[in-house]
Amino acid sequence: MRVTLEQQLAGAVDADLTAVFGAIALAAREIERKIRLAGLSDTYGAVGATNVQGEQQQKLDVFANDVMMDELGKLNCVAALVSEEDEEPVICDHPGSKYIVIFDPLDGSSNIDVNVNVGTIFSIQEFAGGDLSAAILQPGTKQVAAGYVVYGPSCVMVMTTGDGVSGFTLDDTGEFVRSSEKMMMPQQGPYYSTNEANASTWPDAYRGYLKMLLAGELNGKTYSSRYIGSLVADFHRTLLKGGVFLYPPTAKVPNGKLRLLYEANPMAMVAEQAGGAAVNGPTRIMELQPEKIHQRTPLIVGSKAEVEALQEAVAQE
Ligand code: P6P
Repeated sequence: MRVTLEQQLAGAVDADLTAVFGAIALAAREIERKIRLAGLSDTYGAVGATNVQGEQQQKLDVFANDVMMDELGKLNCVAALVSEEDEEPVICDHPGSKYIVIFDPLDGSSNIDVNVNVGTIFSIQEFAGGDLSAAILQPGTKQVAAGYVVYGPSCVMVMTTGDGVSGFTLDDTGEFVRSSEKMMMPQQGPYYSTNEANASTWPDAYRGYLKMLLAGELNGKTYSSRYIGSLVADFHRTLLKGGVFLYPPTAKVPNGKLRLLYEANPMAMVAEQAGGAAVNGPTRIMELQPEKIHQRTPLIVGSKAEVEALQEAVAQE
């Protein structure tokens, strides 16, 4: 039976949250088209500016951010928009607005110009009035919805509103049509996914953990390495096939590279809703209390067996 994103949401969440997803879907459709045709227009490459992260802003980063801001900014139910690309939140002064949308408009920038999967990641928090800055910094456990869009051979949105994980594929009429429901992550997987070039500066516990995995000491399982370098793509494979993605602390990024609000938290909500887990090492990602909107965190996310084994390894350090 053909079920669209809007049809699934209509029976499950309020009209405002459905409208937020509708805006994200519209933006994703525009971003997908821009990426697909980027080679035919002057869209690849850097804009010559750096973003708040100190990273070279790619033209497609700016396009994706503008489109997300434009589509979501039209909604009266949106109280604030927080983007990886903008230093400060965009406060949308709509009386009675109730949702905060926090997003990485285009994740995986280093892969844009080589036609490798990139994605949009989003986290939705509720705003019940009062201190908006505090509401923006709610922990991941308070997310009302989260998900991502992976732009690859097909364009797929994976999302949760707290009642399981569903996948929707963009069809040739421009609709996101349900292609997976009740998605569950395997309890243990065949893959580990990490940038091993950093291993020499990881904390010892992480090196010991990887050695243990590769020695087949976790339930006798053997592993293959898969690392795409786009969180959305590496996570999506982990969700479907199982295993573990890890970005530990390194000498260069001692607090981790990935951002808590718009990378780790949304992936953690999807992972947990699919029976997986997500930690920063010792602590569940979604229980971390954010202090700043762009703060970074180590991220270990994936099947329960591997993530729990990592927590044990770090606890023994
Ligand atoms: P590294 C992409 O730039 C990103 O933010 C994530 O999508 C990805 O998981 C990570 O950085 C890759 O980082 O240091 O391995 O290139």
